[in-house]
Amino acid sequence: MKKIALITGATSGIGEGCARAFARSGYDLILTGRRKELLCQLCDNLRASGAEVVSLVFDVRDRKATEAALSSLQGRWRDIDVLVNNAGLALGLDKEYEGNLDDWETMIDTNIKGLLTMTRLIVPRMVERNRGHVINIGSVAGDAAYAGGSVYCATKSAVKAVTDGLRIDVAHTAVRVTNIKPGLVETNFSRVRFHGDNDRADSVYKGIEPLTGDDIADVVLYAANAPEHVQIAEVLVLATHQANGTVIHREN
Ligand code: NDP
Ligand code: 8X3
Repeated sequence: MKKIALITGATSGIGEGCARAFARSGYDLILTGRRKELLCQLCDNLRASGAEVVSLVFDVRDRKATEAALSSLQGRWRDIDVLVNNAGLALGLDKEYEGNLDDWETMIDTNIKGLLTMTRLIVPRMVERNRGHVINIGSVAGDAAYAGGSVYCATKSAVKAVTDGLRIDVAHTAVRVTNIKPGLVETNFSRVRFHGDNDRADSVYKGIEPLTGDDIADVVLYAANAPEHVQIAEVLVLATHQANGTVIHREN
């Protein structure tokens, strides 16, 4: 029986890269996101390459919609082997005393509460089956705050805390728990952060070769496919010219 991976936020960037990588590696997939059309296109492509794919369109901030989507899964699709909690975003780069409260709420509701909802709904079955793997997409931003990023950084620090906490809580089982912490990855992330200001988004990646969604997908897949007795607890993945959240060497 093929393994099943559920990937949140598969319509773009890292999540889309993970969907393609897991399909290539022989997994069947449950893919989620809000943008139905993009999700359907991706599912069609992956089905054409031989994977069985279920798509679930919902907003991870909406607990009832999330519960309804997951309870629509039938039969073997309920036995999820790998949960990749990837859906997330940053909004704005304002000083904490000038930040937008709506943006903060969206980041907290998506990056922390949405991730926890998915975990709470899926992990009980993993514990029952005594198998499974939760891979959370954290960030280098969770290691230390940077200027204008305090709330986003706080959400990714929270991802580290809930990942570490879950690993403790399932240590008596064969369920594995991983935090993958990327640095600069060129996706739609900065376009979303700067509310569609493409020039500002492009400037984030000027003078440095950033990571791609596929680079992160390789690491996620490595963790998922490691032997059952090997638990990759945490991985910090940076572009070669990025040293940490704030030290980035750029060629002019
Ligand atoms: P993208 O903007 O390219 O992708 C984000 C994905 O998250 C989309 O598929 C989007 O789908 C989904 N998403 C966002 N909000 C929601 C929501 N409320 N409900 C459901 N899905 C949602 O960015 P990335 O691929 O870069 O980001 C993926 C993850 O990686 C995020 O958690 C981000 O914080 C993290 N990360 C990114 C880094 C980077 O430099 N790019 C570095 C470190 C971590 P849709 O809009 O269809 O709902
Ligand atoms: C995304 C990486 O440095 O833009 O989490 O916050 S960073």
